[in-house]
Amino acid sequence: MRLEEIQLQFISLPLKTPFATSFGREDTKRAWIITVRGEGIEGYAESVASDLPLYSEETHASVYYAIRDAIIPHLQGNITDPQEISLRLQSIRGNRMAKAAVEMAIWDWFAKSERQPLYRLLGGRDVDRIPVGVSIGIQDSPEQLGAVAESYWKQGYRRLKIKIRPGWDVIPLRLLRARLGDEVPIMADANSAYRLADRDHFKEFEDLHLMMIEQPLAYDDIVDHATLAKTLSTPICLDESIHSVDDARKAWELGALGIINLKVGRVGGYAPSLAIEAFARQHHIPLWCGGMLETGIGRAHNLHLTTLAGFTLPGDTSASDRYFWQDIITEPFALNADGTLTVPTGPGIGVDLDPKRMQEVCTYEETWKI
Ligand code: OSB
Ligand code: MG
Repeated sequence: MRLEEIQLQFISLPLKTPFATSFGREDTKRAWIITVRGEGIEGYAESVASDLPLYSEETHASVYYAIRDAIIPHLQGNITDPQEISLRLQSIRGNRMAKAAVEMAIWDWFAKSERQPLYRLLGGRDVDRIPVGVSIGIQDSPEQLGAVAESYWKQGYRRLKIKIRPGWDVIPLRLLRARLGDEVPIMADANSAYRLADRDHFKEFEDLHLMMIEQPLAYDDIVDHATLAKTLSTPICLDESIHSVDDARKAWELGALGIINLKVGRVGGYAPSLAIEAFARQHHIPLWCGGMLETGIGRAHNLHLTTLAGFTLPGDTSASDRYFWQDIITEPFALNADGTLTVPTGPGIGVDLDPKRMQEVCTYEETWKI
């Protein structure tokens, strides 16, 4: 199997409502959609890099240069197994979102060539529905948070993740808990907004019965997280700090890692994701699939990954209408009444780009021969 060309299309999609976190506020989703072509087959993926380096170092600009200058030269020659792509790209440091976007498109391309849904190639289970949660940005008032969260809960989402930052944490969470009751699974995501010096403040979270607190401390830390974890009974979940199975192992050995949020883009592709999933399964570490406000392309990839047995908690892969007025795929993802999304069963990721919608939202494109 040989690749002939790779295309990058830059899209700009308005979000239904702005998404605010401790690091910033977005009202538009921008991303590169990657298409690889060869042997008459196309594979698709989406880069999860951001406009600015606020979540991680990677941006749309860095992804463009990494793919053009560093990644494309490694894609020549015969590809016999998509697992080998990650090895070919091993010498390139960092740039994991760029590597993941290309590697994921090649997995889709390969699965389509074998006429198999992607999850089979990944070793996933034949489950047709994936239980999902929803990530709720920082709101203008606790009342607004209560209304938004309650409406998602009534739609059927299986757990609510509330974005927090200093000044927007215990009080809105306590009011939300009082409004929804003790049975609703609630967690908090700080996106690195706190310091270890805030450890006493975290004691106030304990009676909220949160499933977990995600990434409370620095984006590049595991040591202080381990110290904090020892003082709390609420589990710590790591997102930003985990880039590889070695990071997961070190964090686990230090006691920093109670739960893992896995994002394929953050760790550099499916090969490292499968290693992390196997590690989590081996050590009985709860695992869930994170999200980066992806379009239907990234969302389909996330669902295929989540069929693997190690994914034991509902993730952030919400329905298309939680984010966008109109997605870029022909059959957008809808939430089933039981709080699940349906895994597409066609070849590869099983979803197709909507050419008319792509024309509306694509602002730039470039194609390279391989
Ligand atoms: O920290 O998980 C995060 C979105 C953008 C950047 C970082 C994060 C998020 C989310 C949204 O929480 C998850 C989603 O709904 O896709
Ligand atoms: Mg997070």
